[in-house]
Parts: sequence; C-alpha cells; structure tokens
Amino acid sequence: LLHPHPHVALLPSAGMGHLTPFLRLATQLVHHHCNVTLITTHPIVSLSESKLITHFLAAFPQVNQVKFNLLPLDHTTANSTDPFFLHFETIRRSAHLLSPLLASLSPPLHALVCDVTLISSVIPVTESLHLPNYILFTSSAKMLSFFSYFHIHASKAGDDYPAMLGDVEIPGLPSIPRSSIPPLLLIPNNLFANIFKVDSPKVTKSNGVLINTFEGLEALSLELLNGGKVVEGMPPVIAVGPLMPCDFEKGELGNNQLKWLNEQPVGSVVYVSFGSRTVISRDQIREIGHGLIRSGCRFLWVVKDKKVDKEDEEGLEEVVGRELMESLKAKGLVVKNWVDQGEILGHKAVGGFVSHCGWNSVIEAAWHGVPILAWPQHGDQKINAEVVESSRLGMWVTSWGWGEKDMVKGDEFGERIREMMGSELLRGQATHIKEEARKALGDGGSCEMTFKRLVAEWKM
Ligand code: BUP
Repeated sequence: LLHPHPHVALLPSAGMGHLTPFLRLATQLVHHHCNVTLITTHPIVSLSESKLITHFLAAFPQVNQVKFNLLPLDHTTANSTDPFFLHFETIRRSAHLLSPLLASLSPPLHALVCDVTLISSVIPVTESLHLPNYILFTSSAKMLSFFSYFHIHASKAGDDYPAMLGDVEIPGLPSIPRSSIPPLLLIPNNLFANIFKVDSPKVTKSNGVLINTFEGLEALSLELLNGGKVVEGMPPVIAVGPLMPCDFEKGELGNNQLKWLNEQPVGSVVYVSFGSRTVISRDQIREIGHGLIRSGCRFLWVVKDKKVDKEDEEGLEEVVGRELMESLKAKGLVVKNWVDQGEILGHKAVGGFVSHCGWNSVIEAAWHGVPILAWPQHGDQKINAEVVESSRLGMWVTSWGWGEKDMVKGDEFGERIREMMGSELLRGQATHIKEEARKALGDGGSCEMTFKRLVAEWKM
C-alpha cells in the first residue's frame, strides 16, 4: 500500500543552531508533500527559540505541533551548568515518554527525524515502535566524521581518556589536531563529553543521517562517510543542504539596520557575529571594538555577553564602554539584540563575515557567497573552520586559540579583517561556492532529487 503523503515527525534539540535547521527541513518536507509533526520540548530555553517556533507555526498551519512536557531534571545528577546541554539531558531522560505520544499520532508515522544529541535515548523508542529513525546532523560532514569516529579514537586512550587523546586520524581525512577537539571532550566526566561518547557509536543504528551540507562544499567527507571509510556500517549520509533561511525567520532586521546598510557601498561592510550562544568576555569585547576601528572597514557588529537571551538585560554602553561606543559610531553599527542574519548576509553592502563558524552561519555565508574570517569559540567550530579554510570560503588564523580562553589583540584582529576584506581570491572562491549552493538547491538540483528519493522511500 503506497501512502501518498508520508507522515514525518521532527524532534529538535535545544538552541537556535539546532532548532533553525530542523524548521528549514520541515519547510522542505512540506514542499515535498509530507505530513509534518513538530515535537516541541517544554520548557523552552531561550526567547529566540520560542519566537521562532511561533513564527514557523503561524506560517505553516498545516504542520501539527505536539508539545512534549519534559520531566524535571535533578541538576545535581548532570555535570554541567550550560542551560542548553542541560536541556539535551532533560530530553534524553524524558525520551521514554515519547512512545505513547508517537504511537498515538494519526495518520501513523513513517519516520522520526531527531537531533544527534538525542540519538541513544530515542533509538530504543523508535525500535520498539518499528519506526524508521533518521538523524538531522546540524553540523558539517567533517564534524559528522569526527563524531562517528570519536568512540574509536577515545577507546585508543583507554583508561587514560581524556588525558591521552591525541590528534584524530580519521581514515582518508587530513588529521584533526588535538587542539581542534571540542574543549569539553578533554574535560573528564562533563555532561557534553558523556553524551558525545555514548551517542558516537549509535549513529550506525539509525536508518540515515540527513546533513545540512552539499557536494560543492564537502565532497570528500561525504564520499568517505558514504563509502563506509570513516566507520563501518554507516547508514546513508544524505546531503540535504543548503537548508536556507526562510521567510518565517524574517522580520527582526531593525529599520535602522536596513537603512544603514542601504547607505553603504557594495561589499564594504564586515558583519561580525559569534552566534547565539557564545559569551565573549568584556576584555575581548573591547579588543574587538578597537580592532574594528583599526581595520578601517565599515562594520555591523552583534554583541552578546550572556549565554541565554532571557538573562541579557544590560545596555550596550555598559558592555562595550561609553567611550568606545562613541568612536565606533563613526564607521559602524553595534547592536545587541537578535538580528536577521540571513538578510544581512544577503545584503549587497556586506562583503565579509567574522564568524565563530557555527555550521548554520557557515552555510548561510556560502549561500550568499560572503567570505568568512573564522574565529572559532568552542564546540565543533574549529572543525568547521577547517572546512571554511580548505574550501577557500574563507580564512582561519589557526594561532588564535579558543575564544573562551585566549585573547586576540585588537591590532591583530583589525589587520586580519583588512586582509579578508581585501582578498580578491577569497571573494572569487566564495562566489564560486555560492553558485554551487544555488545549483544544489535549484530546479533539478541535488536537493530536489534527494528529497524525492527520501519521500519515495518513506511511502513504501
Ligand atoms: Br546571534 C544570531 N541572528 O542575531 P549557528 C544568530 N542568528 O539570525 P550557534 C540570527 O542563528 P551552535 C542573530 O543566522 C543561524 O541560523 C543564524 O546558528 C541565526 O551558531 C543561527 O551559526 C545560529 O550554528 O549554534 O547559535 O552558536 O552552537 O548550535 O552551532
């Protein structure tokens, strides 16, 4: 019996970097005539996440929302203070409650797509329901290689984990130096490392891994993953990228930002943002400010000094300093609240992007052909920065340490911005990658084929 419209449930994890690609995937599935159920987990961590969900559901009334109320988490039993990681853990510990919820959906489900950080607690649920389980991996294919290989690497260190973790030699890929390993994996027994270690070998238990990348950006990693070279028994790794900013995300680009951008010459502005969950120290914020002035470039800089936006109440002058704020006004715009990054990167005035290399940001820069100056701050970001550098979408100053630990001086920062903004080579290559991205997403491109194949598979 063929089902004309397969029913797919999506289970994202916490944080904009995880939620956003899930919602973009949902729009693609709707476009390809799937019935979509979005499982939202409560309580929601940040304001930006609740707003985005509301906008999404208003734009897609045909999507069915199921609210999943999580069990309260005893924080003393989870070794972390990061609200997003604690939320991952809360979902994981509540996952068994998903069974009746998924089983009661009508029409019956054909697949569940969940975040990779939930995989080991969701697999038993989908297995018991005989429901195909897919992962949406929200980072790069290079990071997926690292993630799925990590348990093998960690086992080499044996009881001496994490002290004895060395450079990571994944078959077929350039070696990943120890200094690029997400720092939390090097701290014994923290929550993130524990989740990572438990989930890493479980990827092979899923029916497929959807990933927000495309051949034109990460051909080698995709080939190795799919050829079973990285780990044996890898399920199909399905490139569904680029998952692009959608209309429902719009509406936060303040009028003054747009007005200001409209007044700047083509390609003259550097956009500076370190993502939704990076806290930059006050001292580093000041150095960044001086660097921007030193660069001589025009700039749009998003400042953030709290991990969760609900806590972010201080004014810009307090964070940046009154005097510096005054000097910054001459050449740029400094903003504190959420901005419409998709629209900024797509604006003709923007000619460069200083980015932490959260994967969504990298893909958005690729889509708009904007060269990146990579400054990874934590997590997967050095591994993503390596993709940026090797694809020549941008440049990465590898001597800059993790943002959390090491300071970069303003002079050096300003110099590198000038270098990126002045590079014809980077601009040319970024334009080429943009063309590849547009080909992948265009009529008859790889995305259309891929979704058609997936939907056909789910219909069986
Ligand atoms: Br900040 C900010 N406006 O002001 P990443 C971010 N974004 O639209 P992260 C805005 O949030 P993880 C803002 O376009 C991207 O889609 C941005 O995701 C958008 O980094 C998303 O780049 C941020 O993956 O998440 O937030 O650090 O740590 O999970 O990678």
